Amino acid sequence: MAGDETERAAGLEAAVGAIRQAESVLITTHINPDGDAIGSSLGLWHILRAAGRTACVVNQDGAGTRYQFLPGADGIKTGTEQAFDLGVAVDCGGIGRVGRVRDALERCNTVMRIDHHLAGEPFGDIEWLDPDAAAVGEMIVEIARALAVPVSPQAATCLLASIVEDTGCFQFSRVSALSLRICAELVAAGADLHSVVQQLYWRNPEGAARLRGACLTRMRTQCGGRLAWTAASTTDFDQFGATEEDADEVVHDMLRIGTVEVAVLLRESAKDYRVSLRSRDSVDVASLAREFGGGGHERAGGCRIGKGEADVEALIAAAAQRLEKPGNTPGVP
Ligand SMILES: [Mn+2]
Repeated sequence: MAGDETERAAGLEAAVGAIRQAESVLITTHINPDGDAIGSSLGLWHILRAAGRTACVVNQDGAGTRYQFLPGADGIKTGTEQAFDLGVAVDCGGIGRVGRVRDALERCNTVMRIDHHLAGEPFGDIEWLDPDAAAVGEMIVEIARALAVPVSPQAATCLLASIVEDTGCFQFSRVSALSLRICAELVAAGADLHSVVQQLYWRNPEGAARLRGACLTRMRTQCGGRLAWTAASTTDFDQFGATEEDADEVVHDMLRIGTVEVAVLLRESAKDYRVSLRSRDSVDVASLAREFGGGGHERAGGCRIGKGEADVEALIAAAAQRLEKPGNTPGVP
């Protein structure tokens, strides 16, 4: 639509304008960063360096083991005392999502948000939002183009990883012709698609496979099999020597069952459950997540809930309500 296009162009122009005026740039993203968060952060870092800027990638939790293969991942910091002209938060639906990096971000002269979440809380001096982008990585490619900076093979690898990850390897609904065109450009620029896919999906630790097995064995369903949920406990993580991110795929495993419309994964931490919500095509799980203080996209959302039986029941009941009448026996599998 013409209006959207104008808005999009204005957002990109504002983002590029801010980058042109900055000498030093802090790049950050959300806590528990995923492949889009890390890939788009690092992609932007490579591009800003190629554009002659001083840039630093800082996020609360670092790159995690899964994204260590990305060029530049070893330079990611988990905190900084430095001052920057510009602070950029990528893939963040709200400033609270940056966690402990918030102070450093707010110390920057200008704060910018680059994001593709449909609903979020506005923050910063400049916002470039494109809910049509399948990944923030797509938006970073446009920044490179607008800055007339060539995309190096290193930058291309990070940006391709961002798009591969946020599209579930081109399986999710938001993959557009533009997404594919951008990926073709990234491959032409030197990114190795086969190697990125191998690194992201075919290098799981053994503990991750065993954890998935345990979670899926305990999976519960209701609403005639349209709602599925399970939990990964701290005991599981200990027993299998697995991390929280090793459970990432469990929510997709559940959604691969033909009857399942909504899948819910609870991940236990010391103080609460981290909840991942996925939906096939009928339920807006972002709104469900917001009901419990979280957020996300229509088909993928997340929130945190208390560890009490009642907290879990309330979540499962709310999910079931969106599908049909609630069932009888929610609880922690
Ligand atoms: Mn994203």
